[in-house]
Amino acid sequence: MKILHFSDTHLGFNDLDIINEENINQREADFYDAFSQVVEQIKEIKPDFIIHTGDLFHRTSPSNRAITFALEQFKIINSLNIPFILIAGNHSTPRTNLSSPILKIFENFENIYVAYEQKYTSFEFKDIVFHCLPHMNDDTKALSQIELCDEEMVESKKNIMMMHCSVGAWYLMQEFGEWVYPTDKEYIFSKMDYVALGHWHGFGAVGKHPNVYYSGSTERTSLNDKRNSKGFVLVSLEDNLSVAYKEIKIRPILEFQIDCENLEASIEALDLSNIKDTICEVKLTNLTTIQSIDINTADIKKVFELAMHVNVKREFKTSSDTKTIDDIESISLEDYFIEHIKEDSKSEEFDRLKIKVQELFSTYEEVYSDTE
Ligand SMILES: [Mn+2]
Repeated sequence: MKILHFSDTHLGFNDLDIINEENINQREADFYDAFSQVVEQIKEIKPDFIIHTGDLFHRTSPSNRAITFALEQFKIINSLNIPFILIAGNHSTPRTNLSSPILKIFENFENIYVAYEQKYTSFEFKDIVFHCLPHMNDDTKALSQIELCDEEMVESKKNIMMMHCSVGAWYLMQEFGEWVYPTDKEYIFSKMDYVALGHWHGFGAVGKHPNVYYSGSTERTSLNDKRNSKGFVLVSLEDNLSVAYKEIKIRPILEFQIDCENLEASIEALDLSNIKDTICEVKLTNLTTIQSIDINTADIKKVFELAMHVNVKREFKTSSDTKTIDDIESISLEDYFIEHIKEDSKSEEFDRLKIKVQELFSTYEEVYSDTE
């Protein structure tokens, strides 16, 4: 049995004030493109089930364009006769009970099953049950709903749990209304065949659980998210669980440095062969205050004119070794630390250190979970 798991598609997200030839915000179009790529893969792979773990739309009241796009795509998916199960995330759950949840628009598709009411919902098929915990604004209620996943398990069938949350405090996105899955309820995971998670925007297994995965988002909702790989997960549930990550093609972010002590030489040495239509982050380093006035951002942008967007950052020369630390919000502390040691270690040494760091972080996680 094959299940295609994707998540956090954030349809309707837009950014960067760039309009494409169809008069659509280019970043918004990128998100539609990412979604379409997954749909193309669904047609090719023909999984037995499709699941989406939340944040289908970026907003609780999406734009007409986002809704129209979603309806067109869902019509295609519906016509494939593959059951498609989806849950609401924090971005698609209204904050008050006065507004109607947007996912309701998919109720009338025969092959689409939506869990958007703020309570445990299950969808049972011939040999599989999907236990859904959509986003709930009320944490206390959520707690009582988790138990239901355990109680409603069907021994003779495969059991899949679907949630949109941070497992422990490790996958927080610093967003309004995000929900943390309590550590003392993680025992339920081991009873499930697969736990599909949404909310965290990077692909990965969670902690020491061999069957708990974030599929990650299909695009980046912040330029601080430096991951150049986005995609979906293909889960095979035969005797053993196998989880394969499949990459889609997204607009890359490329990072460059210009050393202002040798400004011209440093610009000359840049390899700009792959910058067309990318997003470039350019860091000017070793700047003095005087130089900073002389160096015009517009001139730097001209060097990168083939790129779709250029972001210039300035890093000043300091007497101490303090560096400016930007943009860590979308990377876990562990990833950030690993990135940091990568900067100045040789590859063999890096491999050794990386394992050490991962070890230390997992011990920390254990200690931390025990005291929670
Ligand atoms: Mn999200």
